[in-house]
Amino acid sequence: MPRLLHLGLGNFHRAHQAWYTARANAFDGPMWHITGIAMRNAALRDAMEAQCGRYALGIRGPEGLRVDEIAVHDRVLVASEDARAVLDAIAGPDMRIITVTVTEKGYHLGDGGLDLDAPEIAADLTSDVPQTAIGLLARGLARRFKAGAGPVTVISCDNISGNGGKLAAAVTEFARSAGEQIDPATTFPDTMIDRITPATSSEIRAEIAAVTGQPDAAPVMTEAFSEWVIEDRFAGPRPDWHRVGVEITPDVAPFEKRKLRMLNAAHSWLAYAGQLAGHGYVHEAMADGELRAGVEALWDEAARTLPDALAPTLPAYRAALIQRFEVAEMRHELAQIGMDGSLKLRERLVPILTGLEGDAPQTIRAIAAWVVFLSQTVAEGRDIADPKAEALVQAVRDNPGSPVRALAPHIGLGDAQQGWTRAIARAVADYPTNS
Ligand code: CS2
Repeated sequence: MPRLLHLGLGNFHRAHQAWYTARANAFDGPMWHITGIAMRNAALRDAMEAQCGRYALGIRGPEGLRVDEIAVHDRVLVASEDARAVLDAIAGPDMRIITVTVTEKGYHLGDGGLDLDAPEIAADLTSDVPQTAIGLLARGLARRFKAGAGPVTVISCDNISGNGGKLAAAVTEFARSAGEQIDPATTFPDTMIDRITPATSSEIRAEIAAVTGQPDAAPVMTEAFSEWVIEDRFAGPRPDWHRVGVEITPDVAPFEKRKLRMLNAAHSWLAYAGQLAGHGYVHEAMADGELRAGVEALWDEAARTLPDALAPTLPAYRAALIQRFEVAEMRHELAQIGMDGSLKLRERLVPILTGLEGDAPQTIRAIAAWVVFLSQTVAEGRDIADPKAEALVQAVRDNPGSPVRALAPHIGLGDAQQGWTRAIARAVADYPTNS
């Protein structure tokens, strides 16, 4: 029985890769089962185990809310409790595919690849019970190679451009530094993943329970729209994903760029400008004329940085995005999107700026909104949700009124881009504030 292991058992995985796999299982190919690895969330493991791995997936479409029962996980582990079991699972002979959703910060990427000095990575390099996704993958794949279990396909499903290549480089670098060897036939395809999936609130629990008539211990809500494009570089078998809408193609980069620079870039603009304007949700920010105009202006800029071949697809892509963002029932929180901004902006906004050589006023405004949001959060004494929070707070405190230069390196802008940094500083100074 072929198996898939997933690292990072959050809502997105359960709305996306697990949903595709469960649907692919309905065809006549072999049934795939998933070993779900929660990095730390023991409560989720307990909740899923209490339901034998099943959970309710609410799918919100134009016709209302439908609830599917997803039954594809037959084992759930918590990496922080039992890393050895995770390594054994990776090395198991039935394991064919590993998917990963650990968010941008789970990759510990510095400007030149894996950040070997990051405390979590440094700790994993001297430990045989790793806690990071990169450590677990490198040590698990090494164990697998020693056991002669054959190569696997490792699929990064995070919003990072060139995600497969970056994951491969990070895992390889960790293995090299740890003196471990992994099967050179292991593949790391690039992917574009897309499905808006809010964090589960009490309202979401109640709405799903109202449809099924019974409470679920681990429900997930998602939108009807879903996309998954995977680079055709598999080391072995895969579920019948192509029969359930997954596109397997030689080159994912254009899809990935379009998604990051359109959907995710607009999300980040709405997250900071929206919260500054007093909004809580994406649909509320979209109903604000100025913010909505900002989205359109951002897309005009992003469009100019995308491959020409995509141009004919953009009007429909933008129209669909607007519809997706306007669904009030999704209650997608701006604060959720605003988290980890230092890592997200370098994937979503900075590439537009780079593509247009700094001539991108709305992209600059969006970065300025992040700076103003950070400054305001610090001034109000609230916490910043970002792996670099300490350094960001320091930059804001040390440079009252003009923190842009100190913040710029944290989103990947260096000395060579000082002109852009000055433009961002001007946009910060001009940013309309309520006070
Ligand atoms: C969002 C994404 O939280 C965020 O940063 O922009 O999670 C977004 O909802 C997904 O990428 C949609 O596929």
